[in-house]
Amino acid sequence: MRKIIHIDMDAFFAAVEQRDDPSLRGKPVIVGGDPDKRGVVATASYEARAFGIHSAMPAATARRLCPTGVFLRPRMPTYREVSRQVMDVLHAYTDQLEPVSIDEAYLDVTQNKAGLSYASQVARAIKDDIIKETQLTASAGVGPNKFIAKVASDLNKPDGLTVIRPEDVPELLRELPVRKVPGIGPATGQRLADMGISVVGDLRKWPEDELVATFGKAGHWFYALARGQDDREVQVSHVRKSIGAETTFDVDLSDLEDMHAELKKLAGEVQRRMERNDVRGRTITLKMTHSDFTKVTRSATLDAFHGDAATLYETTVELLEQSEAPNRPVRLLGISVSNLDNIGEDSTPAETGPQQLTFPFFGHPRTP
Ligand code: TTP
Ligand code: MG
Repeated sequence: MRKIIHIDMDAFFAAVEQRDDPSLRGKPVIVGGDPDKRGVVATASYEARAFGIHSAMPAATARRLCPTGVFLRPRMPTYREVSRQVMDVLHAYTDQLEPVSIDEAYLDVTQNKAGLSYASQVARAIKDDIIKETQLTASAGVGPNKFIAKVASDLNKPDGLTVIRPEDVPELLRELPVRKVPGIGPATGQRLADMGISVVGDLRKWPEDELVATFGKAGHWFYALARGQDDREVQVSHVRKSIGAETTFDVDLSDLEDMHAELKKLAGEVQRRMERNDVRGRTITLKMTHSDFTKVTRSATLDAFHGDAATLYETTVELLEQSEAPNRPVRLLGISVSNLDNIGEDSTPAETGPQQLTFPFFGHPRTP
């Protein structure tokens, strides 16, 4: 029997905004496009959801529902950085990890690096580590497969930890609205409703061939999930090719001393992440974004693998001094390490895929 955990951050973009600006805590915060320019809501804080605001709603509608709400544009680089921190926490428990969006991942913890016997203990530890690393809460679902774990993580949001044992599955599903099932959207939900199917218990009464006749291939999936069956594996992502950290400053830095101080902090952070992932690397890259948003990267490849903060710091200070940064203010500094020594025997060249994981998600508003 497999033990699967699904982790999903709570009101992710809005929670990051409330974390970074304490004056927003406890308030309705809506992150998304401009309400005056046909923007769309990316997400809303739980306070804002009480007004009926939700993802993918026109921002203008959201403002009508809650005129006193705080409307913010997304800060994607910051969310990506937090996402990386979260994925690093998860990696510390297992490499059987599948990120599915910027704030969501499945883990197969049947075997786990912490050697914990119960998946619920792993989920608890992960939630605690995420709070420690990011000051943000996640909801966790534990179940015998991905479908059940995902449904479970959604049951007690925010800050939930829901464990569904195999024997609890029939009861969970009986009254579960089909619209809560991953893969059943508004259109399919409507067709099911027309057939008199509103909860998974109703779906269970339909024979497989009739579901297939109506829904095609998806009919097989509906038949299986009505019985709580899902044999999809956790799809382990590619061997990681780089590891790093970056910071965007509230106020651009123009003083070299300040840049050095930031590089020192970043070097310490990257060392920590490399230790946690048990990797070292040969290529050290300094990334800068200037105040006019031009991006510059400078890399150095060393003769041996390193992972210590001192080497990272000294190398990036040199790279910084060779660049024109000293004469131009910077709004972002980052350090990353690639050419890692983590390519294990079980990885074939075909697996060493794209440099960066991209997270597809829907209704993502355009940033101005
Ligand atoms: P979700 O996990 O779906 O939502 P959430 O984390 O904001 O809230 P919940 O507590 O219910 O999990 O999506 C994660 C982030 O992805 C979300 O913060 C913003 C972004 N997103 C969009 O940009 N557009 C969308 O339509 C959705 C659903 C999410
Ligand atoms: Mg979420």
